[in-house]
Amino acid sequence: MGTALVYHEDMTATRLLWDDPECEIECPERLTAALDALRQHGLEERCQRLSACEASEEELGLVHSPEYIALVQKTQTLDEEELHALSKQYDAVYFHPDTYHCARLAAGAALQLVDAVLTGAVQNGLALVRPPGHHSQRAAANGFCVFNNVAIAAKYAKQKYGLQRILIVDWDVHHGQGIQYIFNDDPSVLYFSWHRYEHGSFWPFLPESDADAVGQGQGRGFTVNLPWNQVGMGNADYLAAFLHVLLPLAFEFDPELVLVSAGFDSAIGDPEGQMQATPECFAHLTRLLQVLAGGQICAVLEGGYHLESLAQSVCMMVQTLLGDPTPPLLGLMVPCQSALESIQSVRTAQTPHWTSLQQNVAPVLSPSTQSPEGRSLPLLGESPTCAVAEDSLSHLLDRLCLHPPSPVCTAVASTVPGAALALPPGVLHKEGSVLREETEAWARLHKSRFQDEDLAALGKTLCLLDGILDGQIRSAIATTSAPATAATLDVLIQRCLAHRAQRLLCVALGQLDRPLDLADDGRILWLNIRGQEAAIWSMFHFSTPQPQTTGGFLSLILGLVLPLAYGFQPDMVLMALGPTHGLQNAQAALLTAMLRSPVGGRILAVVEEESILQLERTLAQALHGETPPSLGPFSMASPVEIQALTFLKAQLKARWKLLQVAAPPPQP
Ligand code: Q9C
Ligand code: ZN
Repeated sequence: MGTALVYHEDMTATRLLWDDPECEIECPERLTAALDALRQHGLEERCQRLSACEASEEELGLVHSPEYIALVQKTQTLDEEELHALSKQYDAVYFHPDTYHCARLAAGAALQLVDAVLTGAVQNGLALVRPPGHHSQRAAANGFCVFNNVAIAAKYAKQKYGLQRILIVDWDVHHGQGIQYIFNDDPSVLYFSWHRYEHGSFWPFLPESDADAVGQGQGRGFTVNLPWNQVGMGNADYLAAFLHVLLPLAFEFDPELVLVSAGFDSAIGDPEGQMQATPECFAHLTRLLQVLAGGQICAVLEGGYHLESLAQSVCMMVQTLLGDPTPPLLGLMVPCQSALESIQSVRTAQTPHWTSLQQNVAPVLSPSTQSPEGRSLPLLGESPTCAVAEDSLSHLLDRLCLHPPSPVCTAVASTVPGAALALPPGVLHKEGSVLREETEAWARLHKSRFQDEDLAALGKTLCLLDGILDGQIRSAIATTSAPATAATLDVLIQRCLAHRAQRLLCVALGQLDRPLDLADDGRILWLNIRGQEAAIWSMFHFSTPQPQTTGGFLSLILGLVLPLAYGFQPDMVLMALGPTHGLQNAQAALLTAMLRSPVGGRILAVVEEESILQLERTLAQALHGETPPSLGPFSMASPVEIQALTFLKAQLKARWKLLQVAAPPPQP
């Protein structure tokens, strides 16, 4: 449905007129660097361009006092000395004669974006603005921010469109205390912020930035602070924060709109943040948010002061908003000790307010679940300063893969007449097959497990697999007859390994037996979701019960499947829906949509023919990037479901570090 890009060149006008090392990083080149990169990669022209207009005084008044608005308006006519004097009355702020115009454009851009998304003109979008907004308060400028663009946008969406639940995700590296104050007692706005905190020794040095600030009155539990107490947080730490804190709460909250305070000073190379997350990480954070609110995301630029890192991160976000596949995440997927402590503290503080967190029993830490070699933490989190050498950084940013959209996305080969009639536009039929002799050779290897009438389907399925493995198609859906599903899966696994696949994630739903000679050498991660009981054969082969509640299903995906998938870094996913898979359409859509991120969309779904009529369209939509429908009202996981997940996670987390939600106790 399209992505909006809201901008106006006039927003490059405001700039620092005197010497001030603290403020000089907030410069006009921030916008031009981001925009140039979007143009260079052909992303700007793929967006719907909107030219920003100033917000009205009434709109600014949704958040700010009339006196404050009048004061900022007057800065238009002050001389440099007066501007300097006024600036010094605030913390980390400068005024310029064009500040008022720019700040009104910035707020106006956020509102235009909300209009474009909520009227259905576009699906999502980004407003490239300055000055930023999230530190600004009812009657105060702060931290380069003059008007609180995102807070005004949230109030506006509530007032003009009657929205009742808005999620604000503030991934800027600073605490958006301005947003927190404005919605502190408002349960209709869930505000999530992570920020460099260092136990209170980092700007803005506020105790209310800590995890125990959860909001007040009716708004208790609707402020979620995740303070980072060390610099150097990287991709694994950010992912863990999303999987184990933000997303469980966000699904339970069920927002109608997601606003992102999109600061990129939380990316590698930024002088303010000193963090390590690479630009690709922002593609993944964006994709993870796209399963919420029907995909309605309005992102508004906040900070980001390393021009190249900022520009690349902006490109990653826009590319993902446009629906392109996510690039692989580099690096060890191991959250650092300090990040786990922070995650644990925010989960503890929020547990009274969120059912999804109450589902967790206290971590069981028996010695047998500890990693035998002891904890190996990444170096990133351990060193007190993690400044990256400038040359190695630019090398890293050079390698960034911004890829053009691939021509063919999702292909379907149907064997059931009528199934493929209702496919969404853009999903192709593919009736090709591998050679008959080849199909027969594979079938012979699995003797009695294929009937003659299964061979046509097998040939088509193998052809789809080859298409994915050599990049011709992104994802596909194939049909099998129920008795041949397990055997088909065996063949697919073997063929993947025979090709150049290094790691293959198999998610098998329903009663599918474990393949006969499934390699246990770390190349195949086999997860069976079926029946009642958890079972574990090795660190790579296990099964988990089929959850019956929405809470149980979400915990399974966010707490187990995605941490494993991100930790494993597979080349592709084989999803098999066998007999008795038991998935409702909305569950199948969500699982499929979320499995796309860690594999850049490379999924082959094999569905037994009984289910294909019901599931084909749903799966095709999810593979094609459509936002999955809601799972329905949130219901707490049952004790049996909790027990099974807890058991599995306790066993597996020694190998799969992204499963951890708490820091292990210090080693004796
Ligand atoms: N070295 C935004 O990113 N200076 N504002 C902190 C610590 C103020 C940041 C000094 C930083 C303000 C929107
Ligand atoms: Zn910032």
